[in-house]
Amino acid sequence: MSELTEGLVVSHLGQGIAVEVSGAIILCQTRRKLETVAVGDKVMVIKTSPDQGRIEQIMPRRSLLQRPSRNKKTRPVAANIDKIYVVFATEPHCDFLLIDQYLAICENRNIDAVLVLNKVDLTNINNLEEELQQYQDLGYKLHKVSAIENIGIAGLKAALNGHISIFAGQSGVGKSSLTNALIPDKLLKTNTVSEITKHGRHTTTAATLYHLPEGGDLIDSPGVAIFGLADMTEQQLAWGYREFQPLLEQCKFSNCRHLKDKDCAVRVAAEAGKIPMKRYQRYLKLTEKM
Ligand SMILES: Nc1nc2c(ncn2[C@@H]2O[C@H](COP(=O)(O)OP(=O)(O)OP(=O)(O)O)[C@@H](O)[C@H]2O)c(=O)[nH]1
Ligand SMILES: [Mg+2]
Ligand SMILES: [Zn+2]
Repeated sequence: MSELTEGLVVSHLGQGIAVEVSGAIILCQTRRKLETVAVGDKVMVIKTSPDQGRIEQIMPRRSLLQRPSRNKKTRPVAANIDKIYVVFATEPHCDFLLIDQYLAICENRNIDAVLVLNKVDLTNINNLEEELQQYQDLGYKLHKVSAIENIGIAGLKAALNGHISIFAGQSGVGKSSLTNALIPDKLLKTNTVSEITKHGRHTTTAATLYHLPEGGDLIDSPGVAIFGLADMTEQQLAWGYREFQPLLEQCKFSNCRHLKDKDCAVRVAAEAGKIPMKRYQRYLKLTEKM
Protein backbone atom coordinates (compact mmCIF):
# COMPACT_ATOMS: atom_id res chain seq x y z
CA MET A 1 0.00 0.00 0.00
CA SER A 2 1.26 3.47 -0.87
CA GLU A 3 1.15 6.01 1.89
CA LEU A 4 0.79 9.78 2.09
CA THR A 5 4.06 11.72 2.23
CA GLU A 6 4.62 15.43 2.64
CA GLY A 7 6.08 17.31 -0.32
CA LEU A 8 6.91 20.82 -1.52
CA VAL A 9 5.78 22.08 -4.93
CA VAL A 10 8.90 23.44 -6.66
CA SER A 11 7.61 24.01 -10.18
CA HIS A 12 4.44 23.95 -12.19
CA LEU A 13 5.08 22.30 -15.53
CA GLY A 14 2.70 21.90 -18.41
CA GLN A 15 2.28 18.17 -18.00
CA GLY A 16 2.49 17.92 -14.27
CA ILE A 17 3.78 19.38 -11.06
CA ALA A 18 7.35 18.95 -9.79
CA VAL A 19 7.22 18.09 -6.12
CA GLU A 20 10.18 17.69 -3.80
CA VAL A 21 9.76 14.67 -1.55
CA SER A 22 12.56 13.89 0.90
CA GLY A 23 15.15 15.72 -1.19
CA ALA A 24 14.21 14.18 -4.55
CA ILE A 25 11.96 15.66 -7.22
CA ILE A 26 9.06 13.65 -8.54
CA LEU A 27 6.53 14.53 -11.23
CA CYS A 28 3.00 14.60 -9.89
CA GLN A 29 -0.52 14.69 -11.19
CA THR A 30 -3.45 15.84 -9.15
CA ARG A 31 -7.08 14.85 -8.82
CA ARG A 32 -8.10 18.48 -8.91
CA LYS A 33 -7.47 20.88 -11.74
CA LEU A 34 -3.72 21.44 -12.10
CA GLU A 35 -4.27 25.20 -11.88
CA THR A 36 -5.30 25.03 -8.27
CA VAL A 37 -1.78 24.08 -7.15
CA ALA A 38 0.92 26.76 -6.71
CA VAL A 39 4.69 26.79 -6.35
CA GLY A 40 5.53 26.87 -2.65
CA ASP A 41 2.51 24.76 -1.71
CA LYS A 42 2.99 22.11 0.91
CA VAL A 43 1.17 19.03 -0.33
CA MET A 44 0.48 15.44 0.62
CA VAL A 45 1.37 13.03 -2.17
CA ILE A 46 1.15 9.33 -2.89
CA LYS A 47 4.10 7.92 -4.81
CA THR A 48 2.96 5.86 -7.78
CA SER A 49 6.48 5.02 -8.99
CA PRO A 50 10.02 6.02 -7.89
CA ASP A 51 9.82 9.33 -9.82
CA GLN A 52 6.09 9.91 -10.06
CA GLY A 53 3.19 10.55 -7.77
CA ARG A 54 -0.21 12.04 -7.20
CA ILE A 55 -1.12 15.10 -5.14
CA GLU A 56 -3.89 14.20 -2.73
CA GLN A 57 -4.11 17.30 -0.60
CA ILE A 58 -2.92 20.93 -0.45
CA MET A 59 -2.01 22.02 3.05
CA PRO A 60 -3.35 25.35 4.37
CA ARG A 61 -1.51 28.37 2.90
CA ARG A 62 0.12 31.17 4.82
CA SER A 63 -0.14 33.53 1.83
CA LEU A 64 -1.11 33.34 -1.81
CA LEU A 65 -0.17 35.33 -4.88
CA GLN A 66 -2.48 35.07 -7.84
CA ARG A 67 -2.50 36.25 -11.38
CA PRO A 68 -5.38 37.05 -13.67
CA SER A 69 -6.51 34.32 -16.03
CA ARG A 70 -9.40 33.84 -18.41
CA ASN A 71 -12.97 34.90 -17.58
CA LYS A 72 -11.86 37.42 -14.98
CA LYS A 73 -10.78 34.54 -12.77
CA THR A 74 -7.47 34.33 -10.98
CA ARG A 75 -5.06 31.45 -10.70
CA PRO A 76 -2.59 30.86 -7.92
CA VAL A 77 1.08 31.45 -8.77
CA ALA A 78 2.99 31.17 -5.53
CA ALA A 79 1.99 30.13 -2.04
CA ASN A 80 3.49 30.67 1.41
CA ILE A 81 5.64 33.62 0.32
CA ASP A 82 7.16 35.84 3.05
CA LYS A 83 8.78 38.46 0.83
CA ILE A 84 8.51 39.76 -2.69
CA TYR A 85 11.67 41.13 -4.26
CA VAL A 86 10.59 43.52 -6.98
CA VAL A 87 13.41 43.46 -9.49
CA PHE A 88 13.83 46.33 -11.94
CA ALA A 89 16.55 47.93 -14.06
CA THR A 90 17.16 50.88 -16.34
CA GLU A 91 17.15 48.42 -19.25
CA PRO A 92 14.38 47.62 -19.98
CA HIS A 93 12.90 50.97 -19.04
CA CYS A 94 12.16 51.33 -15.34
CA ASP A 95 8.41 50.86 -14.88
CA PHE A 96 7.39 52.60 -11.66
CA LEU A 97 3.73 51.93 -12.38
CA LEU A 98 4.42 48.20 -12.21
CA ILE A 99 6.54 48.63 -9.08
CA ASP A 100 3.70 50.49 -7.36
CA GLN A 101 1.29 47.70 -8.27
CA TYR A 102 3.52 45.06 -6.72
CA LEU A 103 3.95 47.17 -3.61
CA ALA A 104 0.20 47.77 -3.33
CA ILE A 105 -0.52 44.05 -3.49
CA CYS A 106 2.09 43.31 -0.83
CA GLU A 107 0.65 46.00 1.43
CA ASN A 108 -2.79 44.41 1.18
CA ARG A 109 -1.57 40.86 1.71
CA ASN A 110 0.84 41.61 4.52
CA ILE A 111 3.79 40.39 2.49
CA ASP A 112 7.12 42.18 2.87
CA ALA A 113 8.22 44.01 -0.27
CA VAL A 114 11.85 44.74 -1.11
CA LEU A 115 13.18 46.65 -4.13
CA VAL A 116 16.11 45.38 -6.19
CA LEU A 117 17.71 47.62 -8.78
CA ASN A 118 19.75 45.30 -11.00
CA LYS A 119 22.32 46.14 -13.70
CA VAL A 120 23.92 48.99 -11.74
CA ASP A 121 27.06 48.18 -13.78
CA LEU A 122 25.28 49.40 -16.84
CA THR A 123 23.74 52.80 -17.12
CA ASN A 124 23.65 56.05 -15.37
CA ILE A 125 21.13 55.56 -12.59
CA ASN A 126 21.39 59.09 -11.24
CA ASN A 127 18.12 60.18 -12.78
CA LEU A 128 16.36 57.52 -10.71
CA GLU A 129 17.84 58.72 -7.43
CA GLU A 130 15.01 61.03 -6.38
CA GLU A 131 12.39 58.40 -7.05
CA LEU A 132 14.40 55.69 -5.30
CA GLN A 133 14.93 57.91 -2.28
CA GLN A 134 11.18 58.40 -1.99
CA TYR A 135 10.61 54.65 -1.79
CA GLN A 136 13.29 54.36 0.86
CA ASP A 137 11.73 57.23 2.81
CA LEU A 138 8.50 55.22 2.79
CA GLY A 139 10.40 52.39 4.49
CA TYR A 140 11.13 50.14 1.52
CA LYS A 141 14.51 48.48 1.54
CA LEU A 142 16.50 48.89 -1.67
CA HIS A 143 19.30 46.64 -2.93
CA LYS A 144 21.48 47.99 -5.74
CA VAL A 145 23.03 45.01 -7.46
CA SER A 146 24.59 43.63 -10.60
CA ALA A 147 24.23 39.95 -11.42
CA ILE A 148 26.91 40.21 -14.09
CA GLU A 149 29.49 42.15 -12.07
CA ASN A 150 28.62 40.41 -8.80
CA ILE A 151 27.84 43.69 -7.04
CA GLY A 152 25.65 43.57 -3.92
CA ILE A 153 25.01 39.84 -4.22
CA ALA A 154 26.35 39.03 -0.75
CA GLY A 155 23.97 41.53 0.83
CA LEU A 156 21.06 40.09 -1.13
CA LYS A 157 22.01 36.59 -0.05
CA ALA A 158 22.03 37.61 3.59
CA ALA A 159 18.61 39.26 3.24
CA LEU A 160 17.10 36.17 1.62
CA ASN A 161 18.23 33.87 4.42
CA GLY A 162 15.46 32.38 6.52
CA HIS A 163 12.50 33.31 4.32
CA ILE A 164 10.58 32.13 1.28
CA SER A 165 11.02 34.88 -1.29
CA ILE A 166 10.02 35.46 -4.89
CA PHE A 167 11.69 37.52 -7.60
CA ALA A 168 9.09 39.43 -9.57
CA GLY A 169 9.41 42.08 -12.25
CA GLN A 170 9.14 42.58 -15.97
CA SER A 171 10.89 40.36 -18.47
CA GLY A 172 14.59 41.01 -19.01
CA VAL A 173 15.40 42.79 -15.75
CA GLY A 174 17.63 39.88 -14.71
CA LYS A 175 15.66 37.75 -12.24
CA SER A 176 17.12 34.49 -13.52
CA SER A 177 20.61 35.98 -13.78
CA LEU A 178 20.37 37.01 -10.13
CA THR A 179 19.07 33.56 -9.19
CA ASN A 180 22.08 32.06 -10.93
CA ALA A 181 24.45 34.41 -9.13
CA LEU A 182 22.89 33.44 -5.80
CA ILE A 183 22.75 29.70 -6.42
CA PRO A 184 25.88 28.49 -8.17
CA ASP A 185 24.68 24.88 -8.40
CA LYS A 186 21.23 25.87 -9.65
CA LEU A 187 21.84 23.99 -12.90
CA LEU A 188 21.84 20.73 -11.00
CA LYS A 189 18.30 21.29 -9.83
CA THR A 190 16.99 22.51 -13.18
CA ASN A 191 18.55 19.54 -14.91
CA THR A 192 16.80 17.24 -12.50
CA VAL A 193 13.50 18.84 -13.37
CA SER A 194 14.26 18.75 -17.10
CA GLU A 195 15.23 15.13 -17.02
CA ILE A 196 12.00 14.08 -15.45
CA THR A 197 9.88 16.11 -17.83
CA LYS A 198 11.93 15.11 -20.89
CA HIS A 199 12.30 18.80 -21.66
CA GLY A 200 15.57 19.64 -23.34
CA ARG A 201 16.15 23.02 -21.75
CA HIS A 202 15.04 25.15 -18.89
CA THR A 203 13.57 28.54 -19.71
CA THR A 204 11.71 30.82 -17.36
CA THR A 205 8.25 29.82 -18.42
CA ALA A 206 7.22 28.56 -15.02
CA ALA A 207 7.88 29.82 -11.53
CA THR A 208 10.49 27.58 -9.88
CA LEU A 209 11.55 27.28 -6.27
CA TYR A 210 15.22 26.84 -5.30
CA HIS A 211 16.84 26.26 -1.94
CA LEU A 212 19.52 28.82 -1.18
CA PRO A 213 22.81 27.22 -0.09
CA GLU A 214 23.04 29.44 2.99
CA GLY A 215 19.37 29.11 3.94
CA GLY A 216 16.03 30.33 2.68
CA ASP A 217 14.06 29.53 -0.46
CA LEU A 218 13.86 31.59 -3.63
CA ILE A 219 11.26 31.46 -6.39
CA ASP A 220 12.30 32.72 -9.81
CA SER A 221 9.21 33.69 -11.75
CA PRO A 222 8.58 34.47 -15.43
CA GLY A 223 8.44 38.11 -16.38
CA VAL A 224 4.74 38.54 -16.73
CA ALA A 225 2.48 40.74 -14.72
CA ILE A 226 1.80 37.88 -12.39
CA PHE A 227 -0.29 39.75 -9.91
CA GLY A 228 -1.96 42.55 -11.82
CA LEU A 229 -4.77 44.56 -10.41
CA ALA A 230 -6.91 41.48 -10.83
CA ASP A 231 -8.66 41.21 -7.55
CA MET A 232 -7.97 44.59 -5.95
CA THR A 233 -10.71 47.11 -5.27
CA GLU A 234 -10.10 50.84 -5.53
CA GLN A 235 -10.09 51.02 -1.71
CA GLN A 236 -7.43 48.34 -1.53
CA LEU A 237 -5.31 50.12 -4.12
CA ALA A 238 -5.44 53.31 -2.03
CA TRP A 239 -4.48 51.32 1.08
CA GLY A 240 -1.66 49.83 -0.99
CA TYR A 241 -0.03 53.27 -1.11
CA ARG A 242 1.20 53.14 2.43
CA GLU A 243 1.72 56.91 2.74
CA PHE A 244 -2.03 57.31 2.11
CA GLN A 245 -3.02 55.10 5.05
CA PRO A 246 -3.02 57.71 7.85
CA LEU A 247 -4.81 60.17 5.54
CA LEU A 248 -7.65 57.98 4.33
CA GLU A 249 -9.90 58.56 7.32
CA GLN A 250 -9.33 62.30 7.13
CA CYS A 251 -10.98 62.61 3.72
CA LYS A 252 -14.29 64.42 4.02
CA PHE A 253 -16.28 61.64 2.42
CA SER A 254 -15.94 58.04 3.50
CA ASN A 255 -16.30 56.92 -0.12
CA CYS A 256 -13.70 59.43 -1.33
CA ARG A 257 -11.96 58.28 -4.50
CA HIS A 258 -9.07 60.72 -3.92
CA LEU A 259 -9.48 62.22 -7.37
CA LYS A 260 -11.10 65.64 -7.50
CA ASP A 261 -13.23 65.00 -4.45
CA LYS A 262 -13.82 67.95 -2.16
CA ASP A 263 -11.56 68.04 0.91
CA CYS A 264 -9.62 64.93 -0.03
CA ALA A 265 -6.81 64.61 2.49
CA VAL A 266 -4.69 62.56 0.10
CA ARG A 267 -4.84 65.06 -2.73
CA VAL A 268 -4.22 67.97 -0.37
CA ALA A 269 -1.17 66.21 1.09
CA ALA A 270 0.23 65.50 -2.37
CA GLU A 271 -0.31 69.10 -3.48
CA ALA A 272 1.39 70.35 -0.32
CA GLY A 273 4.38 68.08 -0.97
CA LYS A 274 3.77 66.06 2.22
CA ILE A 275 3.58 62.82 0.25
CA PRO A 276 5.28 62.12 -3.10
CA MET A 277 3.31 63.73 -5.93
CA LYS A 278 4.56 61.23 -8.48
CA ARG A 279 3.25 58.28 -6.49
CA TYR A 280 -0.13 60.03 -6.14
CA GLN A 281 -0.22 60.60 -9.90
CA ARG A 282 0.56 56.94 -10.52
CA TYR A 283 -2.25 56.02 -8.14
CA LEU A 284 -4.64 58.08 -10.28
CA LYS A 285 -3.36 56.38 -13.41
CA LEU A 286 -3.91 52.94 -11.91
CA THR A 287 -7.47 53.74 -10.84
CA GLU A 288 -8.16 54.72 -14.44
CA LYS A 289 -6.96 51.30 -15.55
CA MET A 290 -9.18 49.43 -13.11
N1 LIG B 1 24.66 44.55 -17.88
C1 LIG B 1 23.97 43.67 -17.17
N2 LIG B 1 23.15 42.81 -17.79
C2 LIG B 1 22.45 41.92 -17.06
C3 LIG B 1 22.58 41.87 -15.64
N3 LIG B 1 21.76 40.89 -15.20
C4 LIG B 1 21.16 40.35 -16.28
N4 LIG B 1 21.58 40.96 -17.42
C5 LIG B 1 21.15 40.61 -18.79
O1 LIG B 1 19.77 40.89 -18.94
C6 LIG B 1 19.17 39.94 -19.82
C7 LIG B 1 17.93 39.32 -19.20
O2 LIG B 1 18.30 38.56 -18.07
P1 LIG B 1 17.39 37.42 -17.44
O3 LIG B 1 18.06 37.00 -16.17
O4 LIG B 1 17.05 36.37 -18.42
O5 LIG B 1 16.05 38.25 -17.12
P2 LIG B 1 14.70 37.72 -16.43
O6 LIG B 1 14.22 38.80 -15.53
O7 LIG B 1 14.90 36.39 -15.83
O8 LIG B 1 13.71 37.61 -17.69
P3 LIG B 1 12.40 36.66 -17.84
O9 LIG B 1 12.77 35.27 -17.48
O10 LIG B 1 11.99 36.82 -19.26
O11 LIG B 1 11.36 37.24 -16.93
C8 LIG B 1 20.25 38.93 -20.16
O12 LIG B 1 20.78 39.24 -21.42
C9 LIG B 1 21.29 39.14 -19.08
O13 LIG B 1 22.59 38.84 -19.50
C10 LIG B 1 23.47 42.81 -15.01
O14 LIG B 1 23.64 42.83 -13.79
N5 LIG B 1 24.11 43.68 -15.82
MG1 LIG C 1 13.98 34.55 -16.11
ZN1 LIG D 1 -9.58 61.33 -0.49
